[in-house]
Amino acid sequence: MTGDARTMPTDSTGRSMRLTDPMQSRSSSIARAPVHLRAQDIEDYRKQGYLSPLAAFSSHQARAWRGRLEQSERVHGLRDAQRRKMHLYLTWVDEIARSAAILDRVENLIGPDILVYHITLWLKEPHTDAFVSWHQDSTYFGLTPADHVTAWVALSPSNDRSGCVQVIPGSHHQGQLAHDVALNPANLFPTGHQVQVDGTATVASMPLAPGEFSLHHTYLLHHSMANQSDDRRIGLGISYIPTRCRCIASTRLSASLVRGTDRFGHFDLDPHPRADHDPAALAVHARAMQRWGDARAELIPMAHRQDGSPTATGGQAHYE
Ligand SMILES: O=C(O)CCC(=O)C(=O)O
Repeated sequence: MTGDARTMPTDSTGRSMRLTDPMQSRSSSIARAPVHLRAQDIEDYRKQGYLSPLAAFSSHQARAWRGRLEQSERVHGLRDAQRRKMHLYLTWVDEIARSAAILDRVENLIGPDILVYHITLWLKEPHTDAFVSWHQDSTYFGLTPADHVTAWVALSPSNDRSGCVQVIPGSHHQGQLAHDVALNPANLFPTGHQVQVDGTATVASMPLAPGEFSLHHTYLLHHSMANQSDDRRIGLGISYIPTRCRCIASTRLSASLVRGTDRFGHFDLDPHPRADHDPAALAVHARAMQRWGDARAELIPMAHRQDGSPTATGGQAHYE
């Protein structure tokens, strides 16, 4: 698999399919055909730890969502905590997270009962030095089993010039790796945790056009570099987990059931927002972020605990 290979939606027989427009699929009474991954895609994901690019939404749709984001930024600012778990107070982010075009593929990787655990808006302004250090998403998610997959959805062009996500193919097979800490105000990864990556490692870019998305495994090493383009680089990182996963923090977290049934009850289930910035939805968001902060305060020392260095090491998931 390379970043060049376009992975178009196909049905279970491998035929190419029309892109799914979630606005349409919500309102239409016509049954929607699922957009499954091909067996080869699933095999590639198992081997390489990522899939990219995957077609999901039209560029027109992505532009419309970007417009809504930028409208919210103009009116409300959207800094820090407001850039996380945005599906709890923005209906269009909730819609993306619940879209069949993404969930059909995620289901092929983690099964039919799916929660959104977290969402981050990854935004780099044009010609700025913002970057993301090499890391594994598993490091502070505290999930057992570590079956989490991230969908990164592009709302603007994400490519080598604008600082798209880059990965080390196959690195997820190493399990949880040691991270050290190097605080840098330009690092969008706020804890500054990083893995020292050997300069000879093979690195693959995941360029995406607006409306496309990538999938990466929670143990996959990834990072991104500065945005040297004239446009903003905007993406939503959506963390999906199967309902069987639980968080090892004592703080009880909430999560959003986006497909199937929750037979485990490891999380309180979040409601849908009724309208963007609706006061009830903002209260739900504030509560969820409070709990998220409390859980992370527990999880960060746990990640540091083992062998005295900042974070665990070894070939196994240390949260297991
Ligand atoms: O958007 C980026 O540059 C980094 C994204 C990332 O680290 C993630 O989605 O896990």
